[in-house]
Amino acid sequence: TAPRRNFQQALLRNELIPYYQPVISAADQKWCGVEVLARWQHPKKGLIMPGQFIGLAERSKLIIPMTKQLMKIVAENLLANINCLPNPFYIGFNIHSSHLQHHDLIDDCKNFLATFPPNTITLTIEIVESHFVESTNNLPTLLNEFHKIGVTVAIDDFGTGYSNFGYLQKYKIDHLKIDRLFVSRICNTPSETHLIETIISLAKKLNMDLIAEGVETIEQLHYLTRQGVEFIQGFLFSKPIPLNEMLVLLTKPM
Ligand code: G
Ligand code: G
Ligand code: MN
Ligand code: NA
Repeated sequence: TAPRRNFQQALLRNELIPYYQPVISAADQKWCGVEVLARWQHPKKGLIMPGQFIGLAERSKLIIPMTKQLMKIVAENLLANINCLPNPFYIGFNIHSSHLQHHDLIDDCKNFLATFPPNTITLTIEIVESHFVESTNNLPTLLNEFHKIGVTVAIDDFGTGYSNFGYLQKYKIDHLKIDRLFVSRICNTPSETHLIETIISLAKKLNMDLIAEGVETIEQLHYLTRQGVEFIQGFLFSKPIPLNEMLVLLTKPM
């Protein structure tokens, strides 16, 4: 189809680029790393947001080549600036479930890690909750393979996809990203904050690190810090930004 051809062209022309959103340590508000978010830098239409192309990329199976290309650019971007980054530097990629079924993913991660001097970065694969549940038959093997090569795994958008938390206990998942829906309800009524407290205590019991997404206010930051959430992501610190802006921001205190 035409949209697929256009997107394929865009990949060939290197119009898909990474944006970076800072991940901050709640305890000392220091910069720990980034989540990589795709943008389409269109020569005529300007910057196109993922909402307008990720669905197409997934349906047309171009999500895998897109992700591989992003990983390559991010590796180049960050290696060239490794001396400006906090050590170790956390890098999170959004991975689609079709990519999980694909043998290349382990090699893609190995190659990514091999780009960097030892112990300078931490690579995390972010998988949305519903995709976890879809791919459970080979999940234990896959998680083992990731851990063997030093890659950690995060559940993304937690709380929005699935109501049965049984799978959390079964698998060794490293991080849990609290969806911004729950963060936006902090400081409303007690019944609304009850839900996020349940998620936090569940993650603690299972020894998972927590990352709160969509943190926009100081009140939310303070609440999450008090509750023992380790990492913070959100517009309070920064929206997703291109490499040059990230390098400027890294020279300033958060
Ligand atoms: O970047 P934004 O801030 O608008 O991202 C919107 C959504 O698009 C994200 O929540 C994520 O689900 C999806 N997305 C962004 N970049 C990627 C990517 O590189 N791969 C995949 N699979 N999804 C992405
Ligand atoms: O992969 P995921 O769906 O979690 O991607 C994060 C999405 O959330 C991106 O679209 C990003 O732009 C958006 N986002 C990040 N921080 C904030 C925030 O503080 N507020 C809001 N409203 N959106 C955010
Ligand atoms: Mn994500
Ligand atoms: Na997310």
